[in-house]
Amino acid sequence: MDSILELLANCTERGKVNRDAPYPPDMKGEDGTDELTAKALADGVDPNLVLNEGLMVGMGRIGEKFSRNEVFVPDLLMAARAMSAGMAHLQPYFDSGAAQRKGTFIVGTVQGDLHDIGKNLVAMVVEGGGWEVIDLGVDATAEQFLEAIEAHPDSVVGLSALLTTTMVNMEKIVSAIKEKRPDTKVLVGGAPLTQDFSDKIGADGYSKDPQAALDFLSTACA
Ligand code: B1M
Repeated sequence: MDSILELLANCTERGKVNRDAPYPPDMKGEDGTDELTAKALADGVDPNLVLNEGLMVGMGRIGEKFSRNEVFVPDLLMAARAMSAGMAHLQPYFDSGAAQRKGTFIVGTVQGDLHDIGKNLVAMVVEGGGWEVIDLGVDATAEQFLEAIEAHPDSVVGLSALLTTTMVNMEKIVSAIKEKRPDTKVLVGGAPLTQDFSDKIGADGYSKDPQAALDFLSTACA
């Protein structure tokens, strides 16, 4: 029989939220991350194991499949919902310090830009990878990023831009962060971006998709 951690990983990957959820159709009537996380914790499984060897394993698998174009945005969204259902049970353990996050990721779509679908996916996968995510939303200014860094000094920052016209704002925000907080690592992403552009504006990294963003965070903060 599969261990409860493997069941949790599978439910997260497949986007199975709870027993009543009709999706995915082949898992109808089965427990989802909601029931399984509650059960694992009630059985005394360490909350860090529930996170690192259950929920995060499933998010990692779906993130890698998304990178390889084997699954698509809806699959990632369903996995993130399943992950969130499990995370709700873990929240008290984070609050008490019994479960640890890997770090803090401040993310936002840059000033002038209202596209947030890709940014939200990045936020979900990074959160699913065990990071606390502070989401500044869209149209985020350099001042907002600097305030958030002030409040979370060891954080990594992620900037998203979808418009060629807002890439210039991304450059300004990176400059402002590097001027005031030179030790803060900045990751950039979004459809019109390239590694060359990231290098040119002095960012620390460029990621083409959510899984690559998570990989960057793992190496940047190792
Ligand atoms: Co807009 N739009 N849009 N739009 N829109 C594009 C981007 C565009 C390419 C369409 C086109 O002309 N073919 C074009 C940009 C052209 C350019 O700049 N070269 C465009 C335009 C022009 C505009 C307006 C100016 C239109 C107008 O009003 N005349 C306007 C601008 C508004 C503004 O932002 N100020 C506008 C408005 C909108 C809507 C509001 C209607 C809506 C946004 C809704 C929302 O986001 N809540 C919208 C949409 C939906 C699109 C398209 C159709 C889809 C974008 C999207 O969500 N893709 C887009 C055309 C297209 O792509 N086919 C388009 C799916 C998403 C999962 O992908 O965001 O690339 P993406 O994210 C990826 C990666 O890029 C990466 O990971 C994600 C998952 O793989 N990634 C990161 C993203 N951020 C990352 C950060 C990271 C790492 C990876 O680290 C920090």
